[in-house]
Amino acid sequence: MLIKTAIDIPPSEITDPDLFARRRHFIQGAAASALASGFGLPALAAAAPQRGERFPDIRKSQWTVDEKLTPYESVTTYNNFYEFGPDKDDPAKNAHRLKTRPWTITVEGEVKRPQTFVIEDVLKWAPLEERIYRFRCVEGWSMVVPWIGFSFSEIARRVEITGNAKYVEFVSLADAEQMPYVRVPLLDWPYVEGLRIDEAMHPLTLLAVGLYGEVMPKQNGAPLRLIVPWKYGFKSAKSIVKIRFVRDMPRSSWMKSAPQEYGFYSNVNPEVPHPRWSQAQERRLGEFLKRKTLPFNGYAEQVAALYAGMDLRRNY
Ligand SMILES: Nc1nc2c(c(=O)[nH]1)N[C@H]1C(S)=C(S)[C@@H](COP(=O)(O)O)O[C@H]1N2
Ligand SMILES: [Mo]
Repeated sequence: MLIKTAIDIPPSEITDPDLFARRRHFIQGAAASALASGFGLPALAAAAPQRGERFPDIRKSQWTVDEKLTPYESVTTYNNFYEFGPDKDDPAKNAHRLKTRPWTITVEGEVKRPQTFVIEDVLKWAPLEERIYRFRCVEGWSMVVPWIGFSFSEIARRVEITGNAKYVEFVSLADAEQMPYVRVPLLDWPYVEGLRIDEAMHPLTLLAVGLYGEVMPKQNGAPLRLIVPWKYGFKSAKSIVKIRFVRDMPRSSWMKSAPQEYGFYSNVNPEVPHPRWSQAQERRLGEFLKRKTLPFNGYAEQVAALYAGMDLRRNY
């Protein structure tokens, strides 16, 4: 399929401006125009990202790294959010169509008190924390972002999970009215991701509602997204509407689309190459020289024990 082919250009090459431009051109020329005519996609608005409302009371977290922040501009204009298009600048152009109010998050499955939370209430669970995390995409770029949010375990506490909850499944919104590429089979929609229960309950696992002191930009997954900093970026599902505590390992959208490339764990691991490119290095957005990628993205001290005894070459 046409679009699939375009996406299959190795992402490790996308930081090369020429290739990035060629790939863009290919998709825009071949696929996007077909889409636009076929589905009545309105012209793309080339709007500069609007800065969001500021959160009043944010406390600093112990879960934070002391590294140079990636500029707001890069964090909010170089994105992966396939529901809004396959190119890095598509989400910033198209995500203004996302309506983040009203918004509910349904929490169900192996819990004593299944509930549907409205986002306004979730935001009052505070105190919200600012956490500066490293974040690395499987494509070979990384960033350092001051996220705002709270530990995922806060949700689990409120719904009272049962002993049968072995995994957690995260489901993103999939509304073709707001998300133009949900009509295109880039992935199996809705976007689904999963964690083992102990990974989800680890204090580093963050439900993020903002960044840089402000309400989450839509292109970054407003109003509520996951951040799992020791795993490749795709584990961090955006614009979450459902959280299911389950007995069996969920099959994520990426596992369905390319099972030989994307496993369930997807821990950042410089020693396990992606079948089509090395994972030994990464490029921080805005930097020229590549850096060495660290095991567990630099969070080994905090999370390596979760995987004691596991063969991480097999369980990638
Ligand atoms: N719903 C949804 N969540 C998603 C994605 C997506 O396409 N759809 N892309 C993932 C990938 S591949 C990455 S690298 C991160 C990117 O997050 P950022 O744009 O905030 O940097 O979001 C992840 N979460
Ligand atoms: Mo990614």
